[in-house]
Amino acid sequence: MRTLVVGDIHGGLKGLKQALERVNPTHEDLFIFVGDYVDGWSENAETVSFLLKFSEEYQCIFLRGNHDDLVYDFLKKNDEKPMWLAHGGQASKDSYAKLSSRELDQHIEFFESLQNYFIDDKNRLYLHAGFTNMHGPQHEFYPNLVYWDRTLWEMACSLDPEISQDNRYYPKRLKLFNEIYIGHTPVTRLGETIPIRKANVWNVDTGAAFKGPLSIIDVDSKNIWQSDPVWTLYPLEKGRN
Ligand SMILES: [Mn+2]
Repeated sequence: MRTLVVGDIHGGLKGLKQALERVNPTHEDLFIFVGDYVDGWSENAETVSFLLKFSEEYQCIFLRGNHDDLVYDFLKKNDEKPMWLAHGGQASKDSYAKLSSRELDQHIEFFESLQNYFIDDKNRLYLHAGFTNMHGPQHEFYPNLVYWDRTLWEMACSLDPEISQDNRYYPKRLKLFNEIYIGHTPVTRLGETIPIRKANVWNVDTGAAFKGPLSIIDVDSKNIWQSDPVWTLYPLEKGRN
């Protein structure tokens, strides 16, 4: 059985389909999606509809991204934050205008069912963004921080690669888990286009919303499958750039 982590999608359904074709899914695989299904390219509601179908056939765990929470607020409470509209929200709003009320209910249920984090039986943590509590995301005082935090990744990036886990200055947060898989902060900001590891943190957001591809990584073998750069699949759109 493979455990496959899927990075931020941001409405780039064409990229998701391409990456999945390259993975060649089997019924033994477990897919863990790190969230941010929406807000970016034009196929936002379409991406969620596809995931709902996909999860009928394949084993899936869907985590909650900050953008999923923003879209949920819009769908459930008609809450249209200006910052959200400016950062991909308008594309989601346009896309959701096409849905029937029955489909809309299914999607609201999907957003409500998302998990803030998942820990597997090898003590690997999966979550959208990060956590700040020294005892782990289960103890976070502000639970929604786990899909907004950037300090975990920034901390992992700023660590001296030579520092030992036994060093008294080594961050306690990182020692709680064997590995931590996140999305949220595109590695394209660091000039990378493949999932990268800093300390024991793997960032699988390869910038599908911007100029990067969509990535899927096998957590055991570290094999990586990618779509073409997602923006090339939507040549008539501006996306979030
Ligand atoms: Mn994202």
